[in-house]
Amino acid sequence: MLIKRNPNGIDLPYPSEITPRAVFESRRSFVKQVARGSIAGSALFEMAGREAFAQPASGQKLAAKVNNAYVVMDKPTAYKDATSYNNFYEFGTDKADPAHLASTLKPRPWTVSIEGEIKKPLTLDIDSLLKLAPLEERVYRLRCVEGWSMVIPWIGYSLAELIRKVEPNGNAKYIEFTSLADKKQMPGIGSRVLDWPYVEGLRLDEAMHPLTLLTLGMYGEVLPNQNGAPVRVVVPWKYGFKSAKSIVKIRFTRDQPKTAWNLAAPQEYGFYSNVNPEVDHPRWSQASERRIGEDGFFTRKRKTLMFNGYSEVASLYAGMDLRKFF
Ligand SMILES: Nc1nc2c(c(=O)[nH]1)N[C@H]1C(S)=C(S)[C@@H](COP(=O)(O)O)O[C@H]1N2
Ligand SMILES: [Mo]
Repeated sequence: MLIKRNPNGIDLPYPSEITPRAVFESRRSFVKQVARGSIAGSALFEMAGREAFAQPASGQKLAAKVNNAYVVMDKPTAYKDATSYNNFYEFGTDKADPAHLASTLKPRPWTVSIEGEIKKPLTLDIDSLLKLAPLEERVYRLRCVEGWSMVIPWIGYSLAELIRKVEPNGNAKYIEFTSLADKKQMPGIGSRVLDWPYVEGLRLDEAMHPLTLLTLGMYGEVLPNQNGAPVRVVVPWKYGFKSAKSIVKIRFTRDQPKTAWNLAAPQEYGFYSNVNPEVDHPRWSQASERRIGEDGFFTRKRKTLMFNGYSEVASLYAGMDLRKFF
C-alpha cells in the first residue's frame, strides 16, 4: 500500500490505494491509535473525511456468490479509483465529473422495457431484475478505448438468462441498449458531444455469450450512480464504451443498431469494437494500456491482450476480417 505523509507528519493511507477491506482494517488500527492518544484532533478530522470519501456513497449491500469461472487473477482496482475515474458523458466529459455530479441520478424506482423481435415483451423493475437469476460476483478486466484499464468485481448474471425468458423470434439478430437521457437528472445531456440517448448494441450471439453480464452491482454493493446505476451491461472483451450504463430499454432488432459512438465518429469507433492490440485507433496505438492504480500514471506498462484476454470469444468472429469489422 502506498503511504502518503500528511502535513501533521502522520502516515495515512492514500485513499486511492484503499480497498474496502483495507478501509475496514485501517479503521480498526486507527481506533486503537486514537485510544492510545497518538492521533491528534486535526488528523482525526482528516481521517474521517478521507474515510467518508473512500466509503461507498450508496452503501447498500448486495449479496452474490463468487463465480470462479469468471474471476481474472489480476489485482482488483481500488474501489476509490473505480468510482472516481469514470466515463459517463451524461454527467460531463471530465473523468471526475460523474463522481461529483451523478448524485442527482435517481436509480429507484426504475424500469427497463424489453421489446422488439421477441415473443414475450415485458417491463421489469429493479427488484424483478434482481430476482430474475442468481446473482454472481465476477472479476473482469475492463479496457477503455482511450488506453487505460481497470479490474472490477461486478455483480450480476449472464444477460443470456434474461434473453431466454423473453424468447427472441426468428428475426432477432441484434440487441440494442438505450441509456436514460433525462436533462433533470443528467447535466451532461445539455451538451452536444453525443446524440442522446446513449445507445449501444451487440450481435445476438455476442449478447448470448455467458461472459456478457447484466450488471446490478460491484464491490459487494448496488452499482454507484457514476458506474451506471441501477443496471448496465458489461462486455469485457470489448472496449468499455460498449458497456452501456443506466439502461432503460433493451430492444431486439433485425438490423444492426445505430450506436452513439459509431454515429459520432464511424471511422474511429466501429460497431464491434473488440479489444484488439493489432488494430490501432486512427489517433493512437491500442497495443498497450495503463492499469489505473498502478505506478506510472502516464505510461502504458501493460500489453493489451487480444479480446482483452477473453480468448474464448474468438469463435464468434471466425472468418471475419477484424480490421474491417473493427
Ligand atoms: N450511458 C453511458 N454508458 C457508458 C458511457 C457513457 O458515457 N454513457 N461511457 C462508456 C465508457 S467510454 C466506459 S470506459 C465505461 C466506463 O465504465 P466505469 O465508469 O464503470 O468504469 O462505461 C461506458 N458506458
Ligand atoms: Mo471508454
